[in-house]
Amino acid sequence: MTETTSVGFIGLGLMGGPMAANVARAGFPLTVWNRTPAKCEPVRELGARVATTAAEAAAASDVLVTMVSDDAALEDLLFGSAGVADALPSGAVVIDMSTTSPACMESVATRLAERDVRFVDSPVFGSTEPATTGDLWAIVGADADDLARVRPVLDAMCGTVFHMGPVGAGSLMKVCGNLIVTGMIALLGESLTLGTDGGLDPAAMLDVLDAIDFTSPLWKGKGSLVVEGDYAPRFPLRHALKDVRLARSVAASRGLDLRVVAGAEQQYAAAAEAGHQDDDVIAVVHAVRPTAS
Ligand code: NA7
Repeated sequence: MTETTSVGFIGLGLMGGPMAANVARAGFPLTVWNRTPAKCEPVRELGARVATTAAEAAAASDVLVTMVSDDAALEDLLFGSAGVADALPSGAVVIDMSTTSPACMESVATRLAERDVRFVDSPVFGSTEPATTGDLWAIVGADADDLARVRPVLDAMCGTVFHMGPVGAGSLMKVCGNLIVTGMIALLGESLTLGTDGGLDPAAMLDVLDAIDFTSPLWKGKGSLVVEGDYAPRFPLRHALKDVRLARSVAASRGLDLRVVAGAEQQYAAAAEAGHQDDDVIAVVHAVRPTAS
């Protein structure tokens, strides 16, 4: 698979837009489609063809990348009235880079295989900044041969590729990572609110968090946004709420109870209910003081 491989890209949201731009910049012939057409304009300017239907983008693809919201959006896109799965050429490969459930990944792979289409499960870690610079971390579940086929396309968007196992393993690792990240961000919101309520300077708090052995780039990365009052979405809070619910339901299907994440879910749900669903995930801080919004 080379730069002459035709790539389709569906789902040009906050993440998919810059990711598709990097595929175009890498020189792949690219056809894109997005439900809200205006989001296709920046990649059109980079030379991508904008399809008028999702099926048209699929029909033009050796490799089709999907980057949509969740299981329901992916299943609707592939197997609903848009007709994407039926439009894909025999022998094509679909890479789903959305955050979806392992069960959805396995079922999509089976249904695509019936149409002689291969499937690579590849959610990503990293938000809009590494999406823009092409430095995302791809977490792949796929046959090794399928991964090798699509690797040049992944490399156009990602700085690192981890191969976790067969289809579903990428999604499971993403769920496991996300429950830590979303839990950390919810805890950061609680910690900053408690500290500042007691008179601490939040910037000084972040210096401490950055120096002790629980160091993570998340503390300053997200904490400084609270200090600056900047809640513009890099990773929208509604996706964090989806992720904690996904982690709990995947765990529940195995008879496991993620009680710490259940607490984080309550905070994200309260922040979303207060109107912060489209703000950055760190807007969870607003939920700690129940009367605030
Ligand atoms: P966004 O910015 O909310 O983008 C979501 C994209 O998914 C956007 O292009 C949507 O189209 C598209 N979408 C959602 N539902 C559908 C359906 N039913 N059919 C077709 N297209 C759809 O999310 P991000 O880019 O931040 O994140 C994407 C994924 O990565 C998500 O799983 C995160 O958890 C991680 P729209 O523009 O709204 O018309």
